[in-house]
Amino acid sequence: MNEHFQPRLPPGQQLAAPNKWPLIGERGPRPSSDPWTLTISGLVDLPTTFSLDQLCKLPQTERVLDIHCVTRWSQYDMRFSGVLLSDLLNSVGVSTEARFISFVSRSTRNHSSSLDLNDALSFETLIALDFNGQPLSVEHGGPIRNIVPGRYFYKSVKWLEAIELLSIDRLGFWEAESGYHNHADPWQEERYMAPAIDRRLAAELIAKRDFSGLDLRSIDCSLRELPGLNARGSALRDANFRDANLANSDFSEANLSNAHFQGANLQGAKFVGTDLEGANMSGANLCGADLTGAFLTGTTFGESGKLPQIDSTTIIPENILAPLTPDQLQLVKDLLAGFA
Ligand SMILES: Nc1nc2c(c(=O)[nH]1)N[C@H]1C(S)=C(S)[C@@H](COP(=O)(O)O)O[C@H]1N2
Ligand SMILES: [Mo]
Repeated sequence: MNEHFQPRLPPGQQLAAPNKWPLIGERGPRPSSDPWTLTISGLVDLPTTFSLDQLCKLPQTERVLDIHCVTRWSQYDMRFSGVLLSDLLNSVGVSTEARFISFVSRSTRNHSSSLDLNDALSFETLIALDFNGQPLSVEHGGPIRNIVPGRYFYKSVKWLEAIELLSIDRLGFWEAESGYHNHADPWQEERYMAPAIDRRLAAELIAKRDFSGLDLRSIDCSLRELPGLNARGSALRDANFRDANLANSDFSEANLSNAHFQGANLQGAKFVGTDLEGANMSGANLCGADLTGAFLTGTTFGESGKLPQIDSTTIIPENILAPLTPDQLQLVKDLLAGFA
């Protein structure tokens, strides 16, 4: 295939504003007064702990690469430098039984993520210390984070303090808690693993119209009649509500990350305090809907010429719009201006 025709933006992604690097997930490491170190253990010949200073003195490699978050924003030309994972692994000696590699964060929730060892090496994973020539900021994972090119960004763990070589894979935090796909290839759109619930249970819950507080990731409600659905506090990542009737439904405080609302009837629906990161509302009817306090990183309101319907009773406060990509921000502002 002619390389020239390979698009730069993976499917379903939007380009963030120039120089913008959104903050996603945990905002800081587990509080500790211990100095920063990186320990490599598990199936290695010589388990080793590197001090931050030792890492800084090893040969540094610079990589300029594109990052792709599962919540549908991408950013180009991110300039990181640090130590190549392969250099560190060579120095400790990897056992032949090692097949997986787990990256563990200094995190209150024991955050980690793992990769197939061959993938981690072939991507030239970087143990990054610097961004744009400056030490990585704390909220972006400083002083030590891994950067895994060629996978969704959740594989790049902030506040890295341990690397373990394993013979059997160990699912990471997002992969276990949120059903994020363990392979995470943005070019294949590997965002989520198979749904957590079976069809019969889904049908029962749909009949009852009560999803409140339940984890129903990836549930398929497309074309369903669900007016007045109670989905307060539900976990509905990747749920499919395409063309469904959800008039006057209550999604307050729900996790709707990457949910699909294209063409849905959302008249009078409540989205107060919801996570709408990566969600898609293009062509939906938002008359009377309330989005107060919603999180909109990577949210799509309109695509392929399909705009949502809004009216003077739609509540989309100005103060939630900043995380949108420039195109989506403009689109929403134009829509709102029609009713100013
Ligand atoms: N320790 C830790 N690492 C993490 C996360 C997290 O919540 N905790 N979130 C992941 C996700 S989903 C993304 S998109 C990136 C976000 O990194 P950023 O906040 O620097 O953009 O970090 C990844 N690494
Ligand atoms: Mo992410």
